[in-house]
Amino acid sequence: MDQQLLSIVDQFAIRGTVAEIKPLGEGLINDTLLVKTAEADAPNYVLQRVNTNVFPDVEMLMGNIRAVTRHIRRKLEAQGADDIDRKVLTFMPTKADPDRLYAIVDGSPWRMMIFIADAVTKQAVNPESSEAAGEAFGQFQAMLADIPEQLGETIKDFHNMEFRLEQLKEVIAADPVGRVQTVQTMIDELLSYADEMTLAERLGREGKLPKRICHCDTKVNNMMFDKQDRVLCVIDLDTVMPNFIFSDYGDFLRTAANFTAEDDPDLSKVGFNMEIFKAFTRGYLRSAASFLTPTERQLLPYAATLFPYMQSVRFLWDYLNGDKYWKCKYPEHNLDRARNQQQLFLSAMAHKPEMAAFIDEQ
Ligand code: GN1
Ligand code: MG
Repeated sequence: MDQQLLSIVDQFAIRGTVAEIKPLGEGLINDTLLVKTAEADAPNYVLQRVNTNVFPDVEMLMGNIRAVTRHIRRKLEAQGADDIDRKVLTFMPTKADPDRLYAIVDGSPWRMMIFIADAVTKQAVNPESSEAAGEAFGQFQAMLADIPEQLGETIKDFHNMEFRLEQLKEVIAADPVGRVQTVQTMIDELLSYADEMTLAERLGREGKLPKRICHCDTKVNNMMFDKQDRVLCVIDLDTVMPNFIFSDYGDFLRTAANFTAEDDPDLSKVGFNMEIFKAFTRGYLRSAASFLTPTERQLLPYAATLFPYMQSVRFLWDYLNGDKYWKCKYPEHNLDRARNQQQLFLSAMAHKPEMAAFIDEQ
């Protein structure tokens, strides 16, 4: 077994003895490994190196995660829930300091958490699992509505549409790789919606829209299901931070309600799936109704259009900047992604009245 990995594992106060360490999952941001233990009654663990290029402030990041997981665990205990280790992530303390949930080894931060047994992740959803996901993400926000700690922004201005547009405008002005001219029509089209799409930031400044604790990466694959297709828990907590609730609602629909993958170059396949929208919204409203303000509720269709728009702006920014943020499999990959998301945005815009009518009926 890799001695270096073993010595990293040895920093943590875990149960059992290590039998095997192997790579896990397809995450693009952090390095993730599975640590299997020899004993049947000891859990297996996930070992992860945090990518400090994306998450520079590990102390803040792990402080957020500690506060969130502790708060959810207490709620579950108060509800008398069973099987709690499969319903909320458990991060392991270090041996040196039981209050610390990460160890720095050779300059890199590492952390360990209990591996959730007998669970699956999904890359795509059907209406049934969308409804369950909507309820689970609404529940996640609801449980965190009264968290006493002040959480930090692990990625500054992550879902700030004004900021994302500024970034795009800066790269257009600098044009570092000479790609601007080739996509001028697309730029004009996207920028023509800039005012409409920065509504949330304006309402926030006017005090009409609160920030709440959100997950901020509510993709289908950031949720674990049990064998009966019930949601167990929400994972990948690095981006949990205060934001407008639109983040979780809109970003889930961006991936789940697209008829195809976010990088499908065949735009005829892209479109906003109202069946998934309805199922997800039904589930979400069931658990989020308790805390949503009328403004938040009324703007859910806007949120469904905002996230494909923001993602199109972000992919186009990276394309014009020479593909530095997202890994690309071929030279125009980011441009295909940006076009795909723009198409999804337009399709969602066309469905806005139907979305609003559906929300009114709930
Ligand atoms: C990134 O790493 P992943 O795939 O979970 C990005 C999201 C984007 C997504 C688009 C920290 O998420 O915001 O929506 O790519 N995460 C970060 O595929 O930038
Ligand atoms: Mg992920």
